[in-house]
Amino acid sequence: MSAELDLWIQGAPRPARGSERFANTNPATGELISEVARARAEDVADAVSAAKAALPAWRSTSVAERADILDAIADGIEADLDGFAEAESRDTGKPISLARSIDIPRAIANFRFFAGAVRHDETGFHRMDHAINYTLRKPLGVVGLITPWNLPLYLLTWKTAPALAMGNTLVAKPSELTPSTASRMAEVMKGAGLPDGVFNIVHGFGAECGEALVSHDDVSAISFTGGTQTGARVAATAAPRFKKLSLELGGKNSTLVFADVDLDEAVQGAVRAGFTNQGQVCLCGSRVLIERPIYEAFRERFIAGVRAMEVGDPRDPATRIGSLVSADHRSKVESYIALAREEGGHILTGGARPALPAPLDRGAFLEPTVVDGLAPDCRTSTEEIFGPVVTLHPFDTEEEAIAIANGTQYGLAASVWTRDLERAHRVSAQLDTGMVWVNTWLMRDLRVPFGGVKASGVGREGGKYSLGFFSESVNICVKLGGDR
Ligand code: TXE
Repeated sequence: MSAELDLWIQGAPRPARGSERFANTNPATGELISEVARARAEDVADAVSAAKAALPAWRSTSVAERADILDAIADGIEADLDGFAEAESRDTGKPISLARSIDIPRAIANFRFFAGAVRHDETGFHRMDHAINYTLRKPLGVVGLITPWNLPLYLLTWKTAPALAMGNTLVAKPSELTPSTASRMAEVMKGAGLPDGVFNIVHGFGAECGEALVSHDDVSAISFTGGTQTGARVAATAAPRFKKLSLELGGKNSTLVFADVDLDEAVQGAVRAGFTNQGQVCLCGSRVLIERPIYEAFRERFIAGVRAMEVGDPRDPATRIGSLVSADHRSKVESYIALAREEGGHILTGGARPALPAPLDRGAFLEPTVVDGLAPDCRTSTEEIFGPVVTLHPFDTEEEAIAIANGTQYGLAASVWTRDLERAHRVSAQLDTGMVWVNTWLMRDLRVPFGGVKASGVGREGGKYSLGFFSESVNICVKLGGDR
């Protein structure tokens, strides 16, 4: 049941100028989902022109008008929640239950949240003796959004909503592996009254489509979420053109478990942190550091928790672990399992492809895998695997746990499990990450700063941070009289 999926430019679907297409397949079955228009630089230029032409009218709309449209988009996605969830699960291989309970509800929440945030936004005011200053926030202009395949609509809407709220016009480049829900959303946006040209989509590959967007002179800013190496390339292209840049990149996040925890709660939290979305979330806790007195008890329960997760058909509501995003990505993850063996690791569970009935036997499935016995500074323990592979490491002191957690090039997130309040604060403050959870994982308030340090990125998203990124702050200083 394959279809054609087009670019979305000037409020309408359209093939690429060169008429080329690429296949979008379901990674759980290998089945063709759609033939997708393959944009190159000339198509990107068309999309940027459409966004540029739409800018003067869109930036002059009132905040109330824009917020109402964001709410209407949220309503439109909600009315088709099942359709969106099915499309997301089919493109990514993730369990439908996850798409229904997390991905699509968050996409809806992103629009509602930023509609509210911009309605209630305040700008700066600085009083001097004989003057006042106020901060005017202007849209940046045409903004490029480049997003990955792990949480396709969730992350695209996380950027789209605040960017539209601040009056920018957009060209989005979703991942070539997961194009469907972006296009479905474009139709909803049209129905919600978003003027043509304000939101455009170019489908295609990084080197020929993403790069053309980053280097286009009429694109003022790029908001990118993806791999660290790609982020470095995007930064190198954007920097000499003085584009504003937000980079949300990879992570190798630690879950620190101290001996005073409620063991069952900590195990449950660590399993969820390690394997949600097949371990393909930049925030996943892929290395678990456990205080030695509870190491063995924790390990035993952790393995039992991992084995209890149902691996299989993403369409089955009972499935906890679906397919990885592609066969290529599975090969990358498997190469790390081989590396773990070479580096002296013991595979405690998993490590192989599960035996599943047709057509799932052609899918990119991999058993959830737990490894221990590795040095905390070896490659498997410090590089981002981005799959269902978690390493376990014992530690003896708080200082050692912090040193291991900080011993990677990444600095995105961590979670700390302890009932000692003072230790929770002390350890959290010493972790070199942008975010720390205590006795929980991935609990999100959309107002808080979201982002990483070191190789995990540059900048923060969320609430006022997103509104700040997607606008230019201009100070207006007004003299009030007097002689200065
Ligand atoms: O993502 P890419 P890939 C990590 C994860 C994964 C690795 C590589 O470790 O194994 O990155 O994944 C577009 N100019 N994360 O290669 O390439 C691309 O088309 C402009 C973590 O699949 O980074 C897609 O739309 N754009 C991450 C987007 O960049 C370019 C989520 C992200 O894809 C481009 C995904 C270029 N030169 C992977 N090259 C997270 N932080 O959550 C590619 N793109």
